[in-house]
Amino acid sequence: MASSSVSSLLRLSFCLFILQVMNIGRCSAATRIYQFKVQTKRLTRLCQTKEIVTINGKFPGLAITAQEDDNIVVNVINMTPYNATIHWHGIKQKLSCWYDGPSYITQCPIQSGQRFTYNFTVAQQKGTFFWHAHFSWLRATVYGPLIVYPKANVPYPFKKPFKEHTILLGEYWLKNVVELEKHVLESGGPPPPADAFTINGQPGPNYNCSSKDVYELEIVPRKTYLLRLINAGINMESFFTIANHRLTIVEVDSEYTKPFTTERLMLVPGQTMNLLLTADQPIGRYSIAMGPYESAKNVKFQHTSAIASLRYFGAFPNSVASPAKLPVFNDNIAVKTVMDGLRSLNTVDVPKDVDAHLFITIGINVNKCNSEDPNNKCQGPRKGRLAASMNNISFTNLKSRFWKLITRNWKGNDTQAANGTRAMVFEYGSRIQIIFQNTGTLTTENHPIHLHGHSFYVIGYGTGNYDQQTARFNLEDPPYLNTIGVPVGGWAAIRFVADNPGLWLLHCHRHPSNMGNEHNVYSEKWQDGAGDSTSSSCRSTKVLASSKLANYDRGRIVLATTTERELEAPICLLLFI
Ligand SMILES: *[C@@H]1O[C@H](CO)[C@@H](O)[C@H](O)[C@H]1NC(C)=O
Ligand SMILES: *[C@@H]1O[C@H](CO)[C@@H](O)[C@H](O)[C@H]1NC(C)=O
Ligand SMILES: *[C@@H]1O[C@H](CO)[C@@H](O)[C@H](O)[C@H]1NC(C)=O
Ligand SMILES: *[C@@H]1O[C@H](CO)[C@@H](O)[C@H](O)[C@H]1NC(C)=O
Ligand SMILES: *[C@@H]1O[C@H](CO)[C@@H](O)[C@H](O)[C@H]1NC(C)=O
Ligand SMILES: *[C@@H]1O[C@H](CO)[C@@H](O)[C@H](O)[C@H]1NC(C)=O
Ligand SMILES: [Cu+2]
Repeated sequence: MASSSVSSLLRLSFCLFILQVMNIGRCSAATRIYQFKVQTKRLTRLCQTKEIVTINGKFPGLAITAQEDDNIVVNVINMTPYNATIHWHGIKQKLSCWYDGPSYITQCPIQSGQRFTYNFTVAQQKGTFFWHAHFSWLRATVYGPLIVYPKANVPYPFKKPFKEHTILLGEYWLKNVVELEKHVLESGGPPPPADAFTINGQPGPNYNCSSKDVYELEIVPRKTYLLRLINAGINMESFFTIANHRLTIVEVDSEYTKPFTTERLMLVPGQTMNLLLTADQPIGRYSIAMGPYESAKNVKFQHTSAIASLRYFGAFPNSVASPAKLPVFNDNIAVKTVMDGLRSLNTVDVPKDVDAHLFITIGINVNKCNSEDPNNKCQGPRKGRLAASMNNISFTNLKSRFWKLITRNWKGNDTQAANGTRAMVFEYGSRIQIIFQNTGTLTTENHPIHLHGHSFYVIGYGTGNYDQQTARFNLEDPPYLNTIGVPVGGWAAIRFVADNPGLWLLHCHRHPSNMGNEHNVYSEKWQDGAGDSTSSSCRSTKVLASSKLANYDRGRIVLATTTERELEAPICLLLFI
């Protein structure tokens, strides 16, 4: 023991020596090892105690911290009765897609009692990320920050903040979320609103029994803080504001942006933002507020805002907090104002030419429901079943078909969804443009679309239908994101290079939305299409990763067997669900 710590001390000082002499960032990347025990914990919120699923009994979860280029190893053991996986949101997983986390897509769920080791490198990435469960609705409580610092001696492109704090926005349900998801899928109806919004796990005084369940952030007058803001919510896009203070956005989705100062902002689920906050107000207490942004019409949602407290050192403990003023829930202009302000810090290398132009419609509609049990199974509008889709392909579900297509100008009520799971294969290095077009007969709505394994430039967006003639693109300094809230009733254009071989999910970062009961779909598909003798419901990660990642088309799978090494060959595959 003693000798090994002496030798590591020696190595450390040698390292520092080299560092000083050569003025290089650091000696070598470190490995950060974490133990994640998926376990239940009894938690009391809103006057009710229930068991929630957590990592290591913490809610919200512990922060993983690392430095750019470090290796992260997370040993997971699942002590709950539920299936679980963890997704490392925003981490590109260069050549390690099998550690990306979506259950039944890149890995089988980690079943009760099982272990799984994630092992990936945060290659050339830094900033605010987060981790969350990627099975059923477990991510309602299974989430935490993942923070990657720049290499030593690499400064932020802004004045070094005095300190930093992480703020996780969440949604909390009193019911068991796995049961809840099951019920929603069966019913064909919309998901029930959360019972509370939370800021770092606390709902705050607007909710019953919650006057003590308030997150408090203490700050020193005149100092500037870095706030790492993460929307870990399940379904709601959320406004955020702090009374009397201005917030300067300096990073979005772990990429630096030109500083943009605003009083309120909106984060879609899956988005992260770094903000600078200066304690430039009179010593006192100020409210921090999170509330709903709901762009769809006739949707039930939680209206009560979560409140946390910003307290200056020296403020009286019982001083009354200045109230924070959130935009009204459907303030599309407030959303657009922030979106317009997001620019990459520098001029960026947006692909000027495009190899693949994709047009993807996204929306929600109502399917006919032929169930003999309409009271329980046809709870969508007009006694139908809610359905979401991308390009008329709705992610299938064994028990229920529930998400479906809507097309741009379609006005009928009863077009049926096609079932399927669609994938597109791209050559390595392909420059891809995707136009996401929001459609809707039921309603139009802002949709948070998240791409795994890549970031993309958001080169344009607007309301109404995308029109090539009038659309204006920013090819100079567009923001580089991994999650884009496609404007309500509008479109967004993204460009990126397919430079990360693997199987990647493109989906709405809401549940259940397109992320239905993946389990059934996958087990069915693998058996269907593969035509192989193993009828096990889920293949192991490595097998999936090494099977040339299957070629899906409308429910059929063609398995092209290859070796894992060949995966590194120039193939980049995106899975649309
Ligand atoms: C993680 O992966 C690296 C590279 O593949 C390997 O060298 C290392 O042994 C792995 N670590 C663990 C704990 O599996
Ligand atoms: C608080 O409880 C009352 C009575 O049960 C209920 O009507 C009200 O909606 C609750 N308020 C919130 C914010 O949950
Ligand atoms: C979807 O289906 C509708 C009607 O069935 C059709 O008019 C439309 O072109 C399709 N859209 C796409 C993107 O395939
Ligand atoms: C989609 O799949 C579900 C479940 O297998 C099935 O009930 C439904 O009829 C299918 N719909 C279409 C249009 O094929
Ligand atoms: C759609 O359904 C609603 C309610 O049943 C009905 O009022 C409306 O006329 C229908 N629209 C079309 C285009 O069929
Ligand atoms: C958990 O995953 C296994 C393997 O895919 C599957 O057989 C089982 O049905 C799943 N359990 C639940 C509750 O989803
Ligand atoms: Cu995510």
